[in-house]
Amino acid sequence: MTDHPQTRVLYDHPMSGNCQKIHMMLACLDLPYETIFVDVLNGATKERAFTRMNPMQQIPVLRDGAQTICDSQAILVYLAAKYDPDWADRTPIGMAKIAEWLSFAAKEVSNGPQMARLWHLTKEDGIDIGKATASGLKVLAQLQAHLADRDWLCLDRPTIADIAVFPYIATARDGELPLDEYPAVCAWLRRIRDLPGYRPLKGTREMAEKYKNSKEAYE
Ligand SMILES: N[C@@H](CCC(=O)N[C@@H](CS)C(=O)NCC(=O)O)C(=O)O
Repeated sequence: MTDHPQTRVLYDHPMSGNCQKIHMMLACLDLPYETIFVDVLNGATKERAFTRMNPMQQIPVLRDGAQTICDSQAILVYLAAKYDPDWADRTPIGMAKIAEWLSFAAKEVSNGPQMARLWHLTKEDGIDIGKATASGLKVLAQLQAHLADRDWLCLDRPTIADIAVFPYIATARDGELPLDEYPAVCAWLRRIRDLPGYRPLKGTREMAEKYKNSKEAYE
């Protein structure tokens, strides 16, 4: 894999919500970047060159000049700290509140809405759709209760916490979760869509089939 010492490169798949977090953050920060397509549905993250870059064998990975950062939550932390700390926070309690939601994105949102979407779009082996659906419903109920009396997940302004949780909640219907039954969650999604960095995430069963059955990159 080549080095890009002066450039910013996102290793990406157009259907990935974890990559969408980084597209949104880079757009909110108005930072230019390139993308490299990673054929994750056909095992490209398991290849030796990719594994050397990210031993976790997952996208997204961001190369920013000489730095390589893996994991969507870690990339959000890095981008905010480096380019606009208002997207995170400098106070101990503010940092802790953001970390709570980054952990929620990495575990609860991933095990629930992300896995339900992946199963319904790709029927990937190894996903227990019953468990993913139950976890997804619990996540939506928790968010509905939390957002009933606030606009943002924490700190009274949009932060990397909102960006980290957003993509797999916004696409909950792909996982056949009843998003419309959670009005406070839908209102929060609309507020995020109004941010300057918003971009919709692609994802249909047909598209998943296409990416699985061909080596094509972006259409
Ligand atoms: N905790 C990681 C999870 C990333 C993740 O699940 N990436 C998926 C694509 S959205 C992936 O690369 N899957 C390939 C694999 O796990 O083998 C993050 O937040 O970046």
